[in-house]
Amino acid sequence: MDQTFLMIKPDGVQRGLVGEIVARFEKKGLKLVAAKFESLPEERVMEHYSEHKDKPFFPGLKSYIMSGPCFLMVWEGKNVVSITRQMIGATNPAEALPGTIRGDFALEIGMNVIHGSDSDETAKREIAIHFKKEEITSYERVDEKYLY
Ligand code: RTP
Ligand code: MG
Repeated sequence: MDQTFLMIKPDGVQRGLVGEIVARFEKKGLKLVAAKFESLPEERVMEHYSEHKDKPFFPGLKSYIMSGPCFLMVWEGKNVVSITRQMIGATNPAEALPGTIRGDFALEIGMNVIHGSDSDETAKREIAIHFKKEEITSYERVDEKYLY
């Protein structure tokens, strides 16, 4: 089954949005297979956001992501990468549609509450950066036969 890496950023944690956000993905029918609450070390932030390391916004992005604990998750489901990207909404919350997480809970691009992998390839890479194989569970959800 497809998997993705989602991470509630420090603003989402501090504003008490973890439960609300997890509930949205659960109700959609997606399956949570790994989760942990963690302050990301610098090396891991550099690795995770290596594609942005030369961008002008990178120093601000790095200090934002390291400003407090994050809630890291692996979610599973058919087409989970594109479904979660749609549920998260546009990178800039000013452009994110109402009903999306960023559209409903954020105002500025510099504090946009959540990260989601943008392709299956990125998801594999990001899951490997943040989770050990043995931290990812495998189980059947009771509602699965009504989802697929
Ligand atoms: P993410 O990787 O966090 O899920 O966000 P994304 O794919 O929607 O956007 P991406 O282009 O990958 O940018 C990564 C994060 O960098 C911050 N950013 N700031 N100030 C700026 O112009 C700017 N542009 C990007 C955001 O936190 C964005 O989510
Ligand atoms: Mg991205």
